[in-house]
Amino acid sequence: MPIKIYFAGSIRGGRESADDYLALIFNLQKFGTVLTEHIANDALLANEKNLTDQQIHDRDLEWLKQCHIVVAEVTQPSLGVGYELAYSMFLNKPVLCLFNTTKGRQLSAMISGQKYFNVFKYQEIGSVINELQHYFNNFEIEQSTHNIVNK
Ligand code: 6IA
Repeated sequence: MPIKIYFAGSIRGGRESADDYLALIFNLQKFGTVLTEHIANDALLANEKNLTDQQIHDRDLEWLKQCHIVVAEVTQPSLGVGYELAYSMFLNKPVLCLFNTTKGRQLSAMISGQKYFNVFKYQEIGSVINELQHYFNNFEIEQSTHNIVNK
């Protein structure tokens, strides 16, 4: 069974990092199934216009519950991503946060100050790829339970 990855990135918070989301999702797909591919894809996001906000919220929370690992790009501040991070901790999901230090932003202390969130700071996507390899090497799916476990 492939690892199910919930990728979180800003939507209504602003789309300035959308190119990074695309590169990250492309690379995350080497490690498992990304449940939230639409985050980087404006065409797929356009389909979401047929859904109410409540339908989007409920569907995304269902995916969050189903996923094994959460990866969030947190450079562009987003209320939705902050909410998803807190909810992930509540669900005991492993969380990796990625923060681009070249964009002139400061990460919220509520994220950088919470040890539960593994924050990786990067300057270019290439270094994130190595970090993803390193991070995902720590985990495997237990075949009997389908749960994610530390190796
Ligand atoms: O507050 P934000 O919109 O920036 O929150 C972004 C986060 O919330 C993402 O990580 C998503 O998982 C989730 N999210 C928020 N809005 C949506 C959405 N449609 N579709 C899927 N996930 C969402 C937004 C409306 C669309 C017509 C542009």
